[in-house]
Amino acid sequence: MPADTEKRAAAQAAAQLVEDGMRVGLGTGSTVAFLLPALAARGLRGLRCVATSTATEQRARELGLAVESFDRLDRLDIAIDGADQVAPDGWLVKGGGGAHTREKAVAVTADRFVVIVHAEKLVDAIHGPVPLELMRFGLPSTLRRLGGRERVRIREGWPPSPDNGVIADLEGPVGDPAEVAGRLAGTVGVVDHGLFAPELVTEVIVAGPGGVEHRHQ
Ligand code: DER
Repeated sequence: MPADTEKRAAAQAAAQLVEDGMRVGLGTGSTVAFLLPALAARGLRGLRCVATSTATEQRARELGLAVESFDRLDRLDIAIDGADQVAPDGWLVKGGGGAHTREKAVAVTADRFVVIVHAEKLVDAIHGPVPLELMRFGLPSTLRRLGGRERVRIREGWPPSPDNGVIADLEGPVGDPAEVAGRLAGTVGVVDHGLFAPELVTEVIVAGPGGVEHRHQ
């Protein structure tokens, strides 16, 4: 089954989880690109949506979804987003699209964080690269403390994040994602990283040749 068919199936399944009046976090990426029209087609009333990127915000508004600033909501009923990798223990890698900082802020705010992926995103173990958002201020110092430019590749030509961060990738093996996540979170100059802990994730909806599977964490 082509990837887009599977992405659409996972996205449509997630769209069914949204109800009238919900506060909804909208992720970023090509799988979410299928979620937005599926959600709009439901014709739900009173939705309040928060977007994790300008691309998602623009597309959601085009489809008539009510998008508002994340400054006005301190809690969300559900957030739905894609992932780059999903491991059996529930660890995710996100940030292929460079939106992981805002995506994580939305995910932790939601009562339910639902991840939508096609089967190719399933991995036996988390591996690099791990996306990073780095503070522009003192970037050379941060790079040195992360192991230098051979370990951290800045995405050349990539636009800064909406919060003016530099998007990069930590190359090399990950080993224990919890250890790497803790080390990155404790590194001054790292705004956030693309490792999402299993505790963040409520459910992973996986679409594959055999159909759509809901995996509750
Ligand atoms: O960049 C991101 O965090 C995206 O959500 C990514 O993890 C999934 O993007 P995709 O749906 O285009 O594969």
